[in-house]
Amino acid sequence: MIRFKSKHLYQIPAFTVLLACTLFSCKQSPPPASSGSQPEDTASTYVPSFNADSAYDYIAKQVAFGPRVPGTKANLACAVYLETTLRSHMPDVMVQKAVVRAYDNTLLNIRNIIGMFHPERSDRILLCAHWDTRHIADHDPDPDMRKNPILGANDGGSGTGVLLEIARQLALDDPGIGVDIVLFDAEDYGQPEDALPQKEDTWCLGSQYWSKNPHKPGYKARFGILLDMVGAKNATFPKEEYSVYYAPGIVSMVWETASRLGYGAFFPDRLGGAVTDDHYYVNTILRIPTINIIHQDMSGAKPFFEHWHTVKDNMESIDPLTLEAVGNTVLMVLHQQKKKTL
Ligand code: AHN
Ligand code: ZN
Repeated sequence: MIRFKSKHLYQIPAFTVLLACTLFSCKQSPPPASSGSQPEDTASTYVPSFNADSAYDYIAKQVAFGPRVPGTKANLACAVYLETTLRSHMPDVMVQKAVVRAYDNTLLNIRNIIGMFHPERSDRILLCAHWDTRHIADHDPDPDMRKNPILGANDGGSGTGVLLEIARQLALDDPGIGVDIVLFDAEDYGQPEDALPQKEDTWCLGSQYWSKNPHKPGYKARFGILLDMVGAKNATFPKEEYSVYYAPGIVSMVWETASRLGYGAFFPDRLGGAVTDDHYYVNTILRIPTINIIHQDMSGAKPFFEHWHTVKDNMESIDPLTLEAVGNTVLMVLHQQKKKTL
């Protein structure tokens, strides 16, 4: 049994809204029983209740398999765990298997794991993250550590953990729109940045494969949201440049939603760098406008979080407050999408 500590539960906003509603209904007479016109605006009364401790637990479970490098036993075992967990929240789950060639000519057996929430709905939103972890800690400060694979609590675990908790929430509270959760393998098996000659398109092998061979022929979604490195303490998600280029309206909507929920410090209104990540291929190959919520640090020596591609990307990198900011923002965005029936 999974038991959740109450420490990080979403108490204050829920309480505030409850209080506001109570005060409001004390002073106002109730609306007429059947006005007959406007249906209830579910988006304005919905309060997201993403459970950050549950998401944290989903990350810890992945990390417990060890590094989830494509082609390893840990990767295979974790794939089974992810498929089983997704299936416990939604009946329609597919595993897309493929063999792809890495920059060093290794042939990798990869698995993209896809959960479909209400597959019969034609109006859909795509949510995605990579679940594999990097085979080498090539940015570790200690040269002796750089040949080791990484645990990827934040880089691989966090986006996946947030999406598993979102899957659990969708089963509890239907946003009234179709949602696909796609977990990409082999995002992080890319060629080291200092290797020569540099080859093209060596990162994001799972998303490149899926974008060329979507799980359903002619697959379409209204838009997509990629989560990458969404678990570090005091993370900042500036507006990633490819996201702004390919899906400016989605970026505005998501960042405004975050700010309305009180998460403006995580989602600053400024431009970040362009990151070659899974969303780049979904945008350019499948042409689904897709944004990337990714932790960038423009001030430090690293472009991303402190322990990026080091052996220290472990559970100590994860702060439930960041998971909660991202999870509640994405849930709120989903619940805002249902078209109003007049
Ligand atoms: C590159 O550095 C080429 N891409 C960063 C995308 C990434 C790596 N996300 C997680 N790990
Ligand atoms: Zn990485």
